[in-house]
Parts: sequence; structure tokens; C-alpha cells
Amino acid sequence: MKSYDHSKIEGKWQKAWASAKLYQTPDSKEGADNFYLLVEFPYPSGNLHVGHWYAFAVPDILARHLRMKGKNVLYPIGFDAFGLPAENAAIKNKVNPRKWTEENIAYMKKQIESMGTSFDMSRMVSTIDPAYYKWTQWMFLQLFKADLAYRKETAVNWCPKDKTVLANEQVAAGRCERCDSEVEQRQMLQWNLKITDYADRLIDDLDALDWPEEIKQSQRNWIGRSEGVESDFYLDFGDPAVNDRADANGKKAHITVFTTRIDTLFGATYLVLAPEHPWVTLALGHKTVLKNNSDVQAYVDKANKKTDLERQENKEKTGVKLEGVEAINPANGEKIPLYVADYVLGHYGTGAIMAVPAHDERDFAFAKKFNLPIKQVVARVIRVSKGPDAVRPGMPFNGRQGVKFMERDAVMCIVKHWEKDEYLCIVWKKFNTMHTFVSGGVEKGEDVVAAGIREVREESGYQHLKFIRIIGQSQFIEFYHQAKEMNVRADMHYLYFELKDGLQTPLSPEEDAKHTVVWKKADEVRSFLTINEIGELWDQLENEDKPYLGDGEIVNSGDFDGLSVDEAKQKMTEAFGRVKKTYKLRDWIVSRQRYWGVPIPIIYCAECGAVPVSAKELPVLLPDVKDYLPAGDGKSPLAKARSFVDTACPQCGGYAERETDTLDTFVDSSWYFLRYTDPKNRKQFAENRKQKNWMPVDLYSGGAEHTTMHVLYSRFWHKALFDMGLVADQEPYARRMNRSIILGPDGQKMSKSRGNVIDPDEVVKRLGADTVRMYLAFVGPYNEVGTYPWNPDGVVGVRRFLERVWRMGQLSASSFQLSENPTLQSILHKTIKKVGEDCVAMKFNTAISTLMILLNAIEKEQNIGKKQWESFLKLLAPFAPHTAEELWAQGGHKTSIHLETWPEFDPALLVDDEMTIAVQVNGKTRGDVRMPSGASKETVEQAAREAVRARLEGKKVLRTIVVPGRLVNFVVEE
Ligand code: ANZ
Ligand code: ZN
Repeated sequence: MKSYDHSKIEGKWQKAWASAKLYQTPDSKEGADNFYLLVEFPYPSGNLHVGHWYAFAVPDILARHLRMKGKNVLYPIGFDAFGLPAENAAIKNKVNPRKWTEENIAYMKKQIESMGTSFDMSRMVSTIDPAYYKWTQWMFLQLFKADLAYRKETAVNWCPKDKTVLANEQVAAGRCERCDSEVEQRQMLQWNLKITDYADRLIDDLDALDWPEEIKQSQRNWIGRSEGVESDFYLDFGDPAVNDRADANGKKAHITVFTTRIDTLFGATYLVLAPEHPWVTLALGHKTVLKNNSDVQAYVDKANKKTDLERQENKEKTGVKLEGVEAINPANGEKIPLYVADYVLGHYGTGAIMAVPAHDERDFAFAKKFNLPIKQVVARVIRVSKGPDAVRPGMPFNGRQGVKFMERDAVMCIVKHWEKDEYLCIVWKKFNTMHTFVSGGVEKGEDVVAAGIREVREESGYQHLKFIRIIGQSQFIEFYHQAKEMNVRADMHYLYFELKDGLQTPLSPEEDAKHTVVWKKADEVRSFLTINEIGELWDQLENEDKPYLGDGEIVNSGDFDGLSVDEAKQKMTEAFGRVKKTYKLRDWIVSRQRYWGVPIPIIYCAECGAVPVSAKELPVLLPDVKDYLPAGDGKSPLAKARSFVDTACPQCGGYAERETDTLDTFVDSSWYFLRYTDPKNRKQFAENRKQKNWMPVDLYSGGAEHTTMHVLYSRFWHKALFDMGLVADQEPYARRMNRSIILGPDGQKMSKSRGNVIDPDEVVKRLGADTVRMYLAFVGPYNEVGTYPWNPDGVVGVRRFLERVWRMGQLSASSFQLSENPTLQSILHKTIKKVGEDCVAMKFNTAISTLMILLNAIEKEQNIGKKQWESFLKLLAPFAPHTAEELWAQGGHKTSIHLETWPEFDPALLVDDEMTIAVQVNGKTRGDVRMPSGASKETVEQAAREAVRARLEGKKVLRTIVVPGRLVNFVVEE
């Protein structure tokens, strides 16, 4: 009997497949639908890690399965080969980045081949290939001509160590993601792409895509569309002549704010401008406009050094008042102060806000610190809906929305004991489940504090009260007043008093009949009282007041009082503003002051300005240089290569200089999937007809880390190409899927410093590529995002399975039955069905357990028909392509198993001898598994374990109870 020599088998077949060009994919195939399965192409770091295997070898199962189902599957690979690491390695080790990268690519290509994937290597693309980047440059120029690429002084994240500009996403907690240096802000001329022009389409077009909702949602959040209102506040400099001076558009000096809460306009008690707001810059330039010019200047200078992230951190608010100018609230004509403060960002909205401290947390904190007025304009409405106080429809004040109320101002008084930490509570005699603070109505013309004192005296007899403060904001309480027998709507104000002493006069007989007074300790009050709002009230008493952020009714706002927030938004927008959408997304900065990237094909001429390189001069080749260090001043190393820089203007022929910035690698990867459709084309990036064979991508499998950058950028790029008529679809990817992460055996992220890195080459050498592929497919469902620790025992388990397959194959080869074994028919056909369905759903893990169950049944029989065995091998082929191929060949076949079609199942054979087995953890049912009735105890237990894997993770299983045909119960340590 031959032994299972994986190295020999795998090497042999990889060679055979390559020389037979088995996976070379034609543009179309008679009678077969095309299917485009895309995986993110790797960065040539020099070594494939387990993550690469997970990313490439597992989707390969789907590629192979679909081919066997008769599809013409394109499954390509390439290299995203420009970028910083190569350049950093070049600087550090004094090697040429091209050489470094190309060597890595050559090595990684070999590693990829060792996976036994069905990549079509003839379509390989590499972004550093001039035949590729010629088209990157060409597309950039199309964007430039379409006015989608422009240069602008941009505040950029600047890493002083890498001497490079960083994208926002390369900055983590104010530090450079690569080298951990503190990031600074710098103004620099940068090439930007107008992705913001596409913000609406990038959001709206998501709806029609068959993507997981969470991926769509992260794109929406990233773009951050916000629908609000712009409103103008005129400025008052204390001099009518200055105030009335109009600008070129005939408009007087004003600040435009962006708000999502125009309904709170009456509560705007000051304005805040971002330090980089143009009006601030203007005023500072004039020097005399602001009375405290130098203070403001100093503040602005300091703020400019901070990153957006630092500015948004939740810490003490800072700011400086702009002395010498006021703003006029358009709603009520009130004059309010202006501040410059860095909690307002320059590039969001209009860079200026109306501050409403009563209803916004940041404004509230700022107002507290600078002692600014806090004016409530929204009141919460609490309608009591349970218990005896619940609003009763059909009572006297019937009418409005089914219920009308007796409306009144009211007070609720928290009264503290003169000596102890105890509080005055009222128990109502007639309704003794009702426990409240002293409360009551405010009489006409009475102020709320006076009303509070009066009520406390009447209801408790205590006389000497000291008013401390108002707590929180007023709210409307709608309830049924049991004593008055009517529905009441109280505009409730909350007051806090302390008693000076215990002087108490007797209650009137009338009051005495109603209630008794009790003292409750601070920690008892909450549970004792039956007031709805007690939690929040008490919280604000013990800690501090809070702004009210919720919904409600407009108050203190003139004619708008009584409207709901939504109604007021509409009405106040009409009266004081204009509807406006704003986005968090900013234009995409694509220039990098780095060597190892695609040169931006622009020439600067003193006469003609920025001129595109003419198409026939493309590609602008990246020249060889000796020194890869940036040229200083934020210029790329290319600036030092005079022979590259010096050129002639394409328009006037005069002396001109080339752009020395290179393109962000996200540009390179924004269109690579198009190139796979026509990789050798020298005349076009991809011929239309060839694109149409494959686009849009049927399924794009990638990492969650690319959800918001690469996937968003490439969608934008594609839409821009679509608008120029260069591609046929608005969207590049019909489906997108994020894969999980494989952790080290210790459950931590694999990293060299932790010493928990699994080297796939080593495992492949020891156990074989088929084992590694199948193990990775077995760790969990591929269609969901999760994290899976590498489990060495699991790998060995998969290897044993393959060895058993192998042994069975050796046995069978000599003792195949010509006729089918009837006992195996049903389970075989169920397996065909299940594995096929699971493959398409990318639940490779359950497909594999089903195969394992089938193998058990085959082994038990020790007798299998040739055709049955071959069906089994075909099911195995996508998962363990080498092993299946070898056993297939041993069966006498001269052509590859990978050219076979997927076996058909016979529905008549599916009828059941299956059973459902409940899976319990500590006696609680946590799932179930379907099992063939004949399944062994071990098989059932294994499948059950798989079903509740997440719950067992990290726990010790003390006992496993298997009740045949019914349930499996895992007893674990709690
Ligand atoms: C007044 C107001 C009252 C606001 C209120 C909120 C609550 P989103 O939803 O994220 O778009 N804002 C506007 N521009 C800003 C900027 N450049 N920097 C910092 N904050 C800015 O947030 C919109 C709200 O964020 C706006 O609505 C504005 O504050 C603030 F009770 O205006 B609001
Ligand atoms: Zn010129």
C-alpha cells in the first residue's frame, strides 16, 4: 500500500496543472456562465502568512466548486507592489526598492503556487509594471481633465520621522501608524480627488447592492452624510457704518453656521468659529477688528498644531472670545458673543456653529466653563401611561389628540433635612401607593421659587427654607390628577432647597387629611418615590446638570412655542435658513512625497501652468535614483533627480518641471480588477468587450480593514470611469464579503514580538497544503466575520482525516465493487446536496463535517462501489485538490478530476433517515444538528461541539453526555 506522501503528491500535481495550463481561464466558454471571484491582491512583503492562505486558499474552494458546477470562473491574483515598506527597506538596507519588490514577488509567487490554488497565473498583474501603471497615469489624467483632480493647500498629517504625509487612516491616536512618531499638521499643496462630488451616490447606490448590512453601514458612517440647515448671523461691530458695509455679493458681514438642530435657534447664546475659519483669518489679518487680536492669534497658532483627533478628544474645552464684535441671533435679534474654539472643526459644515448649551453636550461644557447663558428651548414631554395617574382619555378635557389637559406651571421641590442627609417625601393618604416630593401649581404671577417655598410650607409645615438651585430643565408631565379628577399637563420645574432648621408649624386640617411627611435617606429616595423622572433628577442633583438632547416640545421660542421638534425644524428652516447636506468625508489626498509610487503625470510650466503629459508619452517612467530619502521640505526623492524633473512643456515647448509627487497606492488598487479582464492589452487598460465578460465582480472577498478605504475609493474610481463612459457599470462589486481573522494559538493577534506566528510553509512541509487549506476552511463559517485561534490539534485532526481518505482509497483501488453499495446511497446523496449548498453559501466548515460523516459511513461498510467512491473524490476535490487528484489518477483516470462535473444528487434518495439532535451546554439547549441516524457517537459529538463552538471557547469541558438520537450535553466550568 502506498503511503500518503503529501510532498510528493502535491509537488507532482502542481507541476502537472501548471504545464497543462489547467486554470487558464478563457474569456468565455461554450455553454458556461462566467463568474468573477475576486480576492484582494497582496502587498509583496516577502512572505506569505497564514492570513494570505486564509484569504486565497479558502475562496479557492468556491472557485473550484463553481467550475465543477459548469461555470467559467475567473479567479485571478496579482501584486499591489508600490508603497512605503519597500522604500523603507531600501533606505534601511540600501537596496533598490524595485529589486527588493521583484525578489519578493518571485518568492511569493512560488509560495502561492504551493497552495494548490486555481489562480489563473497567466492573468497576473503587478502595479509596478510600467505596462500597468501607464494606465493608472492615464486614468488619473482623465480625472484631471474631468475636473476631478485638483491641487490645493491642504492641512495634512505630517510624520516628521517618515517625512511623509499621512492619510487620516494612517494616524492612530495622534501618532504615525508606521513609526509611532507624533503627527503634526502642515499646510501643503496636495493633489486631491473629488470623491466628495460622489458622496451621495456612494451612499445611495449601496441600497441596491447585495452586501452584508454592516459593510454598507460602515461605508455610510465613513461618508457621514448629515442633513441640516445653514443659517446666517449678521455681525455687529458697534458701528453702523461698518455693520452695513456689503461685500461683492451685496451681503453684509455675517457668519454662516451649519446645524442639525435649527429648532433650537432661540437657544443659541453664542457662536463658535473654528480656528481656521476664514473670517477669523481675515479679522486677524486686519489687526484692528478684534480688540484682543494677539490673544486670538496665539490661540489659533496653538490649535493649528493639533490634529483633528486631538481636537475632538473629550477633554476640557478651550477657546477665546472675539472681543469687538457680536453676532445677531436671526430668530430674536439678541446680540450674542463669538468665540474661537478648537472643538469646532474647520472643514466640517461651515466651520462655524451656533452654540446651544441647553441641548448640546459640547456647547454645555463650554458654556459652563466660560460662564455663558444656558437657555432651554426644548422640553421633554412625559405622558404617564401606567397606573392610577395614567392619562385618561374621555375625561373632561377631551379634545387634543384625543386628550386635552388642564395646563399649568408647576414645581417639584427636593428638600434636604437641616442636619441629616435625608430628604422630604410625601405619602398620599387616599392613594397610598403614591410617593412624591412636595409639588404643586404655580399661581398666576408667582415666581417658581416662591411657589416652591409656599408649597413646602403648606404640605409639610417646615418654615425655614434656603433655595439652592434649579435642577435640570423643565419638562411637561401629562398625568391624571386623582385628587382633582382631571388630566393635567404640568410644566414642571425642579427646585432644590435645604432646611435651615426643624421649625415646623402644624398643617391645616385640610392638608393633614391628604398626606403624611416622611424622611428618606439619599440612597432610599430613588426606590421609594413613584415619580417617573426620579432617576435623572436625582442624578443631576448628585452630580451636575445635563443638557437635554432628546425630543420634545419647543419652549421660550416666541411664536414657535408648542411645536414639536420636527415641526419646528421645518418652520424655522423656512424662516431662518436653507437646507444643506454636509459630509464627514473629505476629498481624497492622493499625492505622496515618496519615491516608490506611480509618478503623477503632470508638468509645470511657468507659462501654461499644470499641463498633463500627453497620452503618447505615457507611461512617465519612475527613474532609478541612488538616494531614496525624501528631499526635505516635504518633497519626494524624485525632486533630487534633475534629469527626471527637467523637461519641456507639452504645450509651449518651453522649460518646465515634472511633478515629483507619486500616487497613493490606493489609486493603484482602485482598478486592478479591470486589468485582470484584459491583462496584456497595450492599447487600452481593458477592452470594453473583455471587461463585459466579467464585470461587475460577482463576489469580492477581502479583509474588514479595507471596508472603508480601498472599497470606497475603488467604488468612487469606478463611478468616475463610468461617467466618462470607460466602464459599463456604476458599481464594481455585485457582492462584497469580509473574512475573519486567524489568531495565534494563544488567541492573540499573530505577531513576531509575541512569538505566536504560525509559518504556513513549515506546516505545509510537515503536513501538506491540502491539510492547511482544509483546516482553514474548517475553523468556522467563511461567510461571517469572526476570529479563530490557530489550533494545532485541529490541524492534525484534518490531516488524519485525509490519511483515512487515502487509506480508504488504497483499499478501494483493489477491491472496488462494480455495483453500488445500497447502504451508502442515501448518505452519499445527502452529502452531495449539503456540500454543494454549503460551498455556495461559503460555509465550508459544515461542508467538511458532512464529508467526515460520509467517510465514517464508508469506513464502516468497507465496501463501496467505484462510482460512489469517485463521487466522494469529486466532493473532496475543491477542498483537497491534490489528494483527490492523486486518488482519481490511481483509479485509472487520464484527465484531471478538476475538469469533472459536480455529482448530481437523486432527490428520491434524500428521504430521511436523519435525526435532529439537540445540543446543550450545562443543560440549556443552545442549538441543534442534523445527523444521519447511523452516525457514530464520536461523529455526533464532534458535530455538536462544532455547533456550540463559540460557547465552549476557552472553557473546560468537564463531561460530555450523549443521549443517542436525542441530545448532546456539554458540562462546562461556569
Ligand atoms: C446647533 C445644535 C443644537 C447642534 C443642538 C446640535 C445640538 P452631525 O450630526 O455630526 O452633522 N457642528 C456643525 N459644524 C461643526 C463643526 N465644524 N465642528 C464641530 N461641530 C459642528 O452634527 C451636526 C451638529 O454638530 C450641528 O448642529 C452643530 O451643532 C455641530 F441642540 O447646531 B448643532
Ligand atoms: Zn508651457
